[in-house]
Amino acid sequence: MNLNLTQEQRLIRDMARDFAKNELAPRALAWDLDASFPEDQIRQMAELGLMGVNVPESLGGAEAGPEALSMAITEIAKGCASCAVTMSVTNMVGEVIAKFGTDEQKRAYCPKITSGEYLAGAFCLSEAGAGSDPGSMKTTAVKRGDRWILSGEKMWITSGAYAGVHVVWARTGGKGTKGISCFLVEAGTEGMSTGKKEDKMGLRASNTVPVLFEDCAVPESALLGEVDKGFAIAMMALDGGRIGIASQALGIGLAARDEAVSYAKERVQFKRPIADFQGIQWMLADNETELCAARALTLRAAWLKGKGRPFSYEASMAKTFASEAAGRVCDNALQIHGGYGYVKEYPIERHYRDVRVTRIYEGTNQIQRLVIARHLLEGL
Ligand code: COS
Repeated sequence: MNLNLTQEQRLIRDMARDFAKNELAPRALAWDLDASFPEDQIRQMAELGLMGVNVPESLGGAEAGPEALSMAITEIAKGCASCAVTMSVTNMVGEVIAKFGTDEQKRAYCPKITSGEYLAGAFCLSEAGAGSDPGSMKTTAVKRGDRWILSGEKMWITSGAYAGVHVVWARTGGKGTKGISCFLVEAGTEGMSTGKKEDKMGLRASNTVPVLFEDCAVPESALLGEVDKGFAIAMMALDGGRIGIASQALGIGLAARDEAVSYAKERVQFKRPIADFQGIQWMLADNETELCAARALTLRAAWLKGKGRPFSYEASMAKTFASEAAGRVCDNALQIHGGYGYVKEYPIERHYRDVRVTRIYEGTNQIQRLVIARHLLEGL
């Protein structure tokens, strides 16, 4: 893996870093407190090219590759982890359409996602009873004349109430992972609606809702890929999405690291800054080491993806390690803050809550370990 950044990668990273520092970080607490979705800033992120970093230029994207996308998500997460997940999922949706869509589908949706005409894209796979096991989904799509009729309920959908297009998986036949197809459903389609916004512990400025389909008719042209072959599309998209979540976790961890370093230098006890004490230094050193390792695994998975090489288990390792390392970093950082870490006045309180879900969504870390173990045992 080449760790020398290209000029383009550096420009994208620095631009995302500046935007996060100036536009997101100062507002992140207010959005967290009232659980509001930062529409203006999300639109600005699209204007900066952050909603299609790895989407071809011909479709309005930046075509800058998975490493640039990973670094940009990390930088955005340092300012606002909620904006980072909105960005990660929207990029994933843009990429999945660019990869599997017909020319017509690509032209219809990708430029709207990358330009910000659509505030976001949504990935509708999970259901109340089908999270780790999406092959047990109950949502159906039945062919009636030249339309598909979708019925069912998706859950935990990031940006569900704001997305312009939803990638929706539904059963069209078969059992388990066989007989699942994928559809592109535009916001406002009759029969599709969103439910009550989840009141979450963290990432409160990202929108998470159920998405309901009641006899929702879509044209044949809404099918993404082939009938009954949609499960693999979901898995491939999630492989990339997991690099996004690893990148997000890394960004939250880095923000916590920075908070811990500056607090340790300022906070005086026993007549000296607490950074002078070895007990604190060891925590800071552990934070740094874990984050460097997380960054290496994450960029390696992104690099493999960019080279067109298999990266599924590397993405799972990156997501598992980065989310758990960032969790430990946030925990250490909060401990260094003492009582002040426990109140909202200090950003570490938010980072500690925001980081928790990175071990859960886009596949729990138990599922990631299953993917890694299968790779080892089956020699894939
Ligand atoms: N890339 C391409 N294809 C893949 C794949 C991948 N990474 N992973 C699996 N597939 C394919 C398999 O090759 C198989 O294809 P065939 O039917 O042609 O043989 C098919 O998908 C089914 O795979 P498998 O038998 O491994 O499916 P399982 O039901 O055992 O599930 C896991 C595999 C557990 C890995 C999967 O269900 C998973 O990732 N669960 C977590 C879901 C998740 O991340 N949800 C997050 C929320 S998204 S809103």
